[in-house]
Amino acid sequence: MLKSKFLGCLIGSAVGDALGSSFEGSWVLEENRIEENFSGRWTDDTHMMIGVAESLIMNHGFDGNHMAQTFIKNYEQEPWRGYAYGPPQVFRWIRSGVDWSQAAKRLFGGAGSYGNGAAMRVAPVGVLYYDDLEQLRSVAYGQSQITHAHELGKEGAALQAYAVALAVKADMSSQLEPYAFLKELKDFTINDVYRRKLETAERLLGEKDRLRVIKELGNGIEAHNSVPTAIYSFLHCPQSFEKSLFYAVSLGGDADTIGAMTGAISGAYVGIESVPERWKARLERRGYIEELAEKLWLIKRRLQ
Ligand code: R7I
Ligand code: MG
Ligand code: MG
Repeated sequence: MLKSKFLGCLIGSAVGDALGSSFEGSWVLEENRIEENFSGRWTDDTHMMIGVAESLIMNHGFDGNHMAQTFIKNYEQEPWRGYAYGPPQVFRWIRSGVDWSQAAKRLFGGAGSYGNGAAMRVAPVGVLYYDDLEQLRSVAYGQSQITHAHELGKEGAALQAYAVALAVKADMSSQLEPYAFLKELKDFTINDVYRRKLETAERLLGEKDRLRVIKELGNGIEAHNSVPTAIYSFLHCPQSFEKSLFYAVSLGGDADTIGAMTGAISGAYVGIESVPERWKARLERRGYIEELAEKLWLIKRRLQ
């Protein structure tokens, strides 16, 4: 079952990215339109998630310099994946000699980025450290530090990793309790912005009006306006990968990223068998992503 959850998480994340990729930047949309353009092709979210997994596997854990170099190598091979401004800029600085742990601090006038780029790729950290909170937080922050030095960017990644961890730990056969899930996340976060957003998510559970959800939780490129939204989308229908994903993408905005993060949490909960075959079958580099998930699972088994 654990193996199925590792596979479900990484494949779920890539499927969510691919499903949302045609709608990045769009207005709220009808759920029945979402599948029309599904090509299975994914964007930077999955490309960087693959980098995180590759580096964790190679080092049996986190090595900041190695992960930075892996991101750079992957980016240089396929720079057309839809990367935002921040990461490629950081990659150029690291290439020109700046230390991997210092480069991201230069972005946005020295504030560092609070974009959702560190959270969108964090799924492998969530599965590998699902039963070790201290390590999970420290590796989630460490992998963020490469490109996202702003506290909100880092905390968004830690929160997303923890949501994945909770989903791995939760037993699918006993109904997941959304209030209890949100309470665990609230207790985990050390940041007030996220705590307030999670309280808002709790208040909005069962809300029918999508515009209200977008207005209060956000659907933007900022980590604090998308990580809580992905968690909320998972909780929209925890027992169904398909329904959670349709909901996530229907909110529009940063649809590929909210799709990827929802897919990672949902896939970690329901397992690979419950990710619809018609989506898996068309997913770009499915076999390779499955191989990475299986290697993470093998490392986990050896560590235990
Ligand atoms: O976070 P990042 O990798 O972007 C991820 C997004 C996802 O939607 C992907 O699918 C892809 O499309 O890109 O890239 P960053 O450039 O670090 O952050 C994203 C954007 O957030 C920035 O380009 C800024 O517009 C905004 N932003 C900030 N603006 C002002 N001040 C992030 N941090 C700041 C800031 O500190
Ligand atoms: Mg993208
Ligand atoms: Mg995006």
